[in-house]
Amino acid sequence: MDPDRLAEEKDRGLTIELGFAWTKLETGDTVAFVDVPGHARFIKNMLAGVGAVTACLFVVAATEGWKAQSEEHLRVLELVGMAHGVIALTKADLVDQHQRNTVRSELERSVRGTFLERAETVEVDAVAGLGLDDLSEALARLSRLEGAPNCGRPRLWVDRAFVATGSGTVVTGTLLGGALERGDPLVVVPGDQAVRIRALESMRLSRVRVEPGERVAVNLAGLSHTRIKRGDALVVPRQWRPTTAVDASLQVLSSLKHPVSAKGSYAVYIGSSEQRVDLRMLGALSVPPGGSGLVRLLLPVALPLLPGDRYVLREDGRSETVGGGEILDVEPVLPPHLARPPRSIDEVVTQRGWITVDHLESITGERVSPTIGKWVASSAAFAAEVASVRGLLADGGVLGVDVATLDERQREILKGLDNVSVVGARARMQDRADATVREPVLERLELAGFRPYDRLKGAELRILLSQGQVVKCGTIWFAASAIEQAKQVVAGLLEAHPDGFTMAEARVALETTRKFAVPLLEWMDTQGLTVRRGDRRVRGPRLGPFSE
Ligand SMILES: Nc1nc2c(ncn2[C@@H]2O[C@H](COP(=O)(O)OP(=O)(O)O)[C@@H](O)[C@H]2O)c(=O)[nH]1
Ligand SMILES: [Mg+2]
Repeated sequence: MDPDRLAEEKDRGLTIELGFAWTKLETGDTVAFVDVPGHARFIKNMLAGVGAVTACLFVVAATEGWKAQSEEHLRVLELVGMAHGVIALTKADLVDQHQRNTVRSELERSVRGTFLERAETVEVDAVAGLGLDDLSEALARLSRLEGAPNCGRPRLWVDRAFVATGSGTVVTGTLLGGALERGDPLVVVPGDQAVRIRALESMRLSRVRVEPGERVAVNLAGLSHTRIKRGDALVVPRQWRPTTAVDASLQVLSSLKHPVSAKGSYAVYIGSSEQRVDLRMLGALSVPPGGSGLVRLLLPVALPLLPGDRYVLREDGRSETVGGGEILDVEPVLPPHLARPPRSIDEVVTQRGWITVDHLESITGERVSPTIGKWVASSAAFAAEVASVRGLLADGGVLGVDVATLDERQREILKGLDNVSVVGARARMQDRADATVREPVLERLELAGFRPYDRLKGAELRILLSQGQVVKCGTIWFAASAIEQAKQVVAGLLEAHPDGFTMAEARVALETTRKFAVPLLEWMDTQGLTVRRGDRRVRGPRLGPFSE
């Protein structure tokens, strides 16, 4: 298949626009290609084509060898997270053995330390078809390396939009993240234009359903072709939170001749999209060539992005690729000078205190189980809310609190509280006598002493934590009474060993195992009860005075 469609491409014998082609390999596997231009002037088209692909066929002409453009393409492929490739050394028929060897060793040097280091190099004569069988086999091996994951979040970055006679608007792209089916409702982002899939094709075959990793053509109902273009994305309604501000890592190319700072006229490439972007540096004010840092990208339109998406950054003034990186936070909550992009779901939750499960999923792509009701809460935020509900109940006294005055979150917490009775529309604390009824969980923990059950979870424990009845050391929960005992044991140990005691000595004295002794003592260090000196622990400032 010749993917060059434009008359100008045919005339000049040169690819300008993205081209789309596919072939059935000897093995029966089908591979689709996004053909990108090699010429430096068309790098923007190249960038629009590589965003959704994880494997490449990297072409170098034996007559020309490794060129500046080969170098730039390789850098871009690294930045977008390309993982696998095959190298085709074309025009092998036009040079002698000596030249082929020279180019091969030049290639080897140039790809060292990159994902292409592991790539097979196949010599071909594309005109006579020599070497194409070997290339076909290499591509078959490549295509089996890694499938595109399905995480139930389809996103189609549009790389072409046109009108097909008789069917109306058609867009094409490389599908990622999830499957699409005929009839599915979708939205066009930027914006929120609702559309429906009238028909689907992949490699010219009509399909009812297409899977991630496939090249797809989508015929859209309810949309004029003028309302969708390259760089737009098709996604499932309400599954994404399109964003204009993201925090990201920035890797600056080592070939750059100057540091990267907020000053400059930048364009960012994500998926098939090209956007002007304002840069804010997080932390260091500039990043030197070869260095890395953190940036906030401010976009002129909201895009459907997720942590893990890759981007490439170019500077328009000098027309150069400066670097790129990974999106880390699609909804930064802190101003640039304070921002620290979260590296885990826990950090996303901690930065917000409370967030609904749905909201959390739309900004992280991951669905977690709720702390309470439909919310996920950090332990601090949860404890604070529990304390506030308890405060309201205490203030209400015998009259209690009108449940209708509590918000949804507080009502959920109320359900989890012990010693509360809800009569009619009012909730109040039960009598003192009832209040001494022990929580079964607490009772179990207290009995377990220094060998507490692990894998305890849930609202009950968090409530006990907010009441100071349990303590969390690392990942292990201890009853507060066990901690008190532990302090006494440790104080005793320090009397016997004034120069400090070892973990082994502590373990024996506490009659427990390393699994529990280690987090317990590390917690004591953080509380200033003990101080670590090498492999020993000595008395900390908060352990209290020596006993007489
Ligand atoms: N002799 C020979 N010519 C080739 C080979 N590969 C490409 N060409 C010629 O080189 C020109 C450019 O090739 P093309 O694939 O269109 O280049 P690109 O799309 O710009 O990378 C065309 O005229 C091809 O016929 C090869 O392996 N041997
Ligand atoms: Mg071409």
